[in-house]
Amino acid sequence: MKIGLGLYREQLTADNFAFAAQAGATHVVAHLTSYFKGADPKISSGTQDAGWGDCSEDSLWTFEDMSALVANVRAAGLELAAIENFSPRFWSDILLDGPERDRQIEGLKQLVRDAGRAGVPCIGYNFSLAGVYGWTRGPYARGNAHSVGFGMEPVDQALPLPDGVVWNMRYRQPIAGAAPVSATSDQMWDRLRRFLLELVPVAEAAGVVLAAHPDDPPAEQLRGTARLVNRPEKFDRLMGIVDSPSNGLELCLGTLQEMPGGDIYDHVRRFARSGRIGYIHFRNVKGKVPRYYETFVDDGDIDMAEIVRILRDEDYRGVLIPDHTPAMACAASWHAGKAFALGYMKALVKNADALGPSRSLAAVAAE
Ligand SMILES: [Mn+2]
Repeated sequence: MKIGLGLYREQLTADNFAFAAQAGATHVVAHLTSYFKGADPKISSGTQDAGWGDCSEDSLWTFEDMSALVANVRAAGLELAAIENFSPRFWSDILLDGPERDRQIEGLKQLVRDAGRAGVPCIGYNFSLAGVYGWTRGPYARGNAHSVGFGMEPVDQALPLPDGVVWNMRYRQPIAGAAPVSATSDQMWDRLRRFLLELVPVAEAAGVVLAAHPDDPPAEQLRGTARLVNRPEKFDRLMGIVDSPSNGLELCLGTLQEMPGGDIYDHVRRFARSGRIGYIHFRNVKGKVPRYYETFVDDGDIDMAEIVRILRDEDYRGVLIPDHTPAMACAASWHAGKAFALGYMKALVKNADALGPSRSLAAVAAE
């Protein structure tokens, strides 16, 4: 098990690479889409209704872009574990089944080939129209630390998704008179299936793992669009579409715990045993849909030590990153939150063998 830190585009600096290394991380997960022009709306003020920004000028990341990223991370003594999320501009019509779909698929194939050549081992993605939407921010976490919640305060979950917007970002100008976006669950699964059938073989040849993030929040529907992976079993459905090590999971423990149904420890063991985990979002939460909030890593409903025991038992060799954390009350609230999470993770992983036997192993062995 390895420890990494996720960094947004504006955070991919020598200072932040040094911060990651100092906190004990050996890996970086990089976002290349500029979602919010430098400010994380989950920890700063700003409203999600205004959208996260405009990506309509984004052009496909090139081999040179990704090679430079890999080299910069290596120069800091770290390794690039993954790039997280495509720019909505690259695949809006794959998500929407729009007129540019086939051209966009060819673009993503080129991006994946170039990523493999550049030494990017994994690309995380989230096959979602509404994206991360419907949350509020408040003093929900320990000590009134500001964190993100769902169902904590009223939010219009049916707010229409305007034409030209997916994933909270504008990818082109709206067409006058266009209806708001809508999509059923069957439509979304069909679009995902076609995406995987075309892209996974390319990823496999390129030595890249495509890692699917579940729907955060895992509601049934948001903004008039169905959610896809909003139950643990739907990860199995996704993996079943193409049986390949390149059809992998971006296993978000927080999102998994927010879902109704099942025991997270059994699910994590099954996914780890499948060998299909690209990397793990190691975060904690209290509650489930329709009401939950994000917590400090040691303070939620998930027993994180038990997760590490399970990953140890199943010989998981991949990367854990903190995902998001509550903001701490100091001048460097983002960094302090991440440093706390990284220290906790480092202690668990370093002492994995001393954590003793897993509580849930006996139940699995008896099957
Ligand atoms: Mn996540």
